[in-house]
Amino acid sequence: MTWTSAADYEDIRYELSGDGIAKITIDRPEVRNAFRPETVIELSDAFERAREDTSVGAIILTGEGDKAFCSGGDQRVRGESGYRVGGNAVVGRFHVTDLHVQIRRLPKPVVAMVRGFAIGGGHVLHVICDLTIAADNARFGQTGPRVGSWDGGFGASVLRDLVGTKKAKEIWLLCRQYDAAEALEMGLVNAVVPLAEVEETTVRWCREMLALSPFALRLVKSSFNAQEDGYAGIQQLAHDTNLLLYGSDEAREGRTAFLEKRQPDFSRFPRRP
Ligand code: S0N
Repeated sequence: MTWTSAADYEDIRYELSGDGIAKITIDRPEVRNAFRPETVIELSDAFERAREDTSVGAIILTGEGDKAFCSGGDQRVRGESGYRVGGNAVVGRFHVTDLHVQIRRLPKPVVAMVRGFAIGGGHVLHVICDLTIAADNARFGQTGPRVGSWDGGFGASVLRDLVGTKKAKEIWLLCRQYDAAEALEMGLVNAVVPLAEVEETTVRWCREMLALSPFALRLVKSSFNAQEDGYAGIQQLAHDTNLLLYGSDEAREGRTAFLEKRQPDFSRFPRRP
């Protein structure tokens, strides 16, 4: 598989397949692809780039190398009130909060390609992605209570949707690690393949989606998120359907009548049963 670099970043890579796939790679293998604030800012920029690029229909999120997808927040720059940009900002925050929402609301499928560890905040990242393809060397787990943190946001609620309440609590309360076969068994990932085949498989899954209606995929994603995300999820789904309405003769009649300063005539449009 040949990828073409399409943007310059320090902590990540942004590459395109040329046939509709963007691949975003956390490129900090020396710390098992842990993210620092700058990494998250770059990830957010790359996801926005992929969203705006109308030639992109599916996005892969992965980590550099075979050892880790991502090991979560970089503990070396964790401060008293979140993570500090540059490692020395006085006031910290959780940059990853907005990234989680961004991935959930991005109207294109995001596929996590997991080699090695998906741990802590790195585990949450794959949980949030729409699909996960795991290499057979993948290992999954939360570490929060071991390092004095936790993610009660999507990292708990979406995880519970995937594996059920008891299992989600076990994952958080015991901080164990689970291998790829266990992850598949509990519904945490979609497929497990040999390490050497994980990219080929992930690309094949993306291409299967690229052959489908992009708008239908958009609605599938927003429909699944609607309940979980409450009013914000319903808003996304509602605005997506409004996009469709705008393209109809019926909606055009309303707009045109306003611009022509006349009463709209909707009489030719069916009142659908
Ligand atoms: C990933 C693990 C299991 C890999 O073990 P392995 O293969 O034995 O390698 P190590 O020798 O342990 O690691 C190699 C080098 O990488 C460094 N390193 C690894 N992980 C991190 C990290 N997260 N931060 C900084 N450095 C890391 C090691 O120190 C080592 O370096 P050298 O060679 O110099 O010694 C294993 O490494 C492991 O368990 N890592 C820690 C996992 C962890 O606890 N992560 C943090 C968990 N918390 C979060 O992620 C919170 C983030 C988050 O998403 C969040 C969500 C909601 C609200 C807030 C937040 C938030 O941002 O806090």
